[in-house]
Amino acid sequence: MPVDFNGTWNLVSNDNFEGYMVALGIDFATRKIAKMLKPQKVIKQDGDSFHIHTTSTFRDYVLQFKIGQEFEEDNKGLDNRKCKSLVTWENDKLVCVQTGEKKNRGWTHWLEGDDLHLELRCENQVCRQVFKRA
Ligand code: VL7
Repeated sequence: MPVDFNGTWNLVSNDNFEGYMVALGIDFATRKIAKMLKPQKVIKQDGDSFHIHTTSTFRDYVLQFKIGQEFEEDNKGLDNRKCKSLVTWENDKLVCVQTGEKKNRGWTHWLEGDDLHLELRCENQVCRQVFKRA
């Protein structure tokens, strides 16, 4: 049985989001707003199909993918760069590699106790986010 990420999740901690945004080239004014946000994630998982909706008072982001199937990601409303993204299982972790202009870009989701973890990577920066069930 794969891990079940289904649910509504609220951000409770956000370590080095600033460094991650700088690595993505997000401008100062946008970073100032973005780091105040407490985004919510709604994850719908059906077998190997995922729908992840990240919402906030400032911007929303929708990501849909199937495990093992590379897709074009446009990162619209984030850094707006396009990349090729591929999500795979690594044991019980959901690992995404985002191939494009930025080196070492990607993210990993996993569950730890009742918490949802998300590590966001870009170049030499790592942002660590923790979410709790709404
Ligand atoms: C998405 C933000 C910083 C621009 C706005 C911040 C709005 C709310 O990719 C992500 O999640 C994956 C895994 O769950 C699924 O898409 C994280 C947040 C990264 C990057 C760029 C700042 C402006 C945040 C949408």
